[in-house]
Amino acid sequence: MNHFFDVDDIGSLELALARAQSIKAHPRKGYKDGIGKSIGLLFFNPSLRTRLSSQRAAQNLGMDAVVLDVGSESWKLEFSDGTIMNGASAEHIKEAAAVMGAYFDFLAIRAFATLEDRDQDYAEPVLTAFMKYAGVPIINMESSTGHPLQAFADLITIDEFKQNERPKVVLSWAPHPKALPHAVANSFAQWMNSASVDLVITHPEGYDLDPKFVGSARVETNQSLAFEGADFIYAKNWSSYQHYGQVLHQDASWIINQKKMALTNQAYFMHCLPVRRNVIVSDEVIDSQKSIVVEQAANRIISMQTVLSMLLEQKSSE
Ligand code: AN0
Ligand code: CP
Repeated sequence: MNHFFDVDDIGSLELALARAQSIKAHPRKGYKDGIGKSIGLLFFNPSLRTRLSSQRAAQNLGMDAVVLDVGSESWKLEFSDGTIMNGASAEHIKEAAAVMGAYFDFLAIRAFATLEDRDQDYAEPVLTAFMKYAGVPIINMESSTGHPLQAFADLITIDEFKQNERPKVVLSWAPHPKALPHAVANSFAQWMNSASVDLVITHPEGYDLDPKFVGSARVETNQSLAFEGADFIYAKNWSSYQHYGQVLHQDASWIINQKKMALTNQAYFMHCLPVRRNVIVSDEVIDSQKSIVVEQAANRIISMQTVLSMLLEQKSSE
């Protein structure tokens, strides 16, 4: 693995899951593997889970982790080539990435979609620039189009809670007042399509995801039909992909409530968090025994630690 950008970088999901399980059983077993190694965690956007779980994962492996809020604590970076830098940006990504690559063995980056220009967002300008100029492995902590550490944690969680070999997993759009990126939904679909599950995606008209990520999943615009017999309900809001970045409507009837959960096969409720209670999901569902959102978030340490352990292994064999 040169970089951890999306599902294609992890190799066999079965092997990755086995490694994750063994890390979960003995989280500090590899505490010497990362001694003398360092990681810079760079945030262009806010975070609670990713920020803390990534540091915990690095600490479990004996690594040094340093966090930088690029958005607020450092210079504003320029990404376009050949530009006359007489505007707001004080530093170009070419120098900034190379400098940070000189300070750390690995860099992990969070840079959300702008939701303004679809072609630009889907070209992944920030992660791509770091891969080009930093000279060290780059880990995706949510880019414009994907959140693979989340999807990997989701897969670990589904693997732990599933009651049958091939569970029915439903990714459901849910209302939200603000325009949110597609990254979590894209990665979830992409990872589930590569895993041993039946994936159904349900959303109102106008909220189709990029077909590249939908892949072979069944798309069902009737939410109740989609929920029938589901083993896992994964709620998430995303803005429109076709009418890029727009909130077409906030249809409150798409909230995940007990009445809808009753249509399922006693499904577990999942969400990547942060979640708006009584907008995306009702209190009764998220507070129920079937809600596994905290277990899911706890597995963010495991997904990051698994990825770091693979990268460390590769580095030590170079
Ligand atoms: C972000 C998103 O939807 O991509 C981060 C989720 C992990 N969520 C919000 O901005 C609320
Ligand atoms: N799920 C997730 O990535 O949460 P944060 O945005 O808090 O990191």
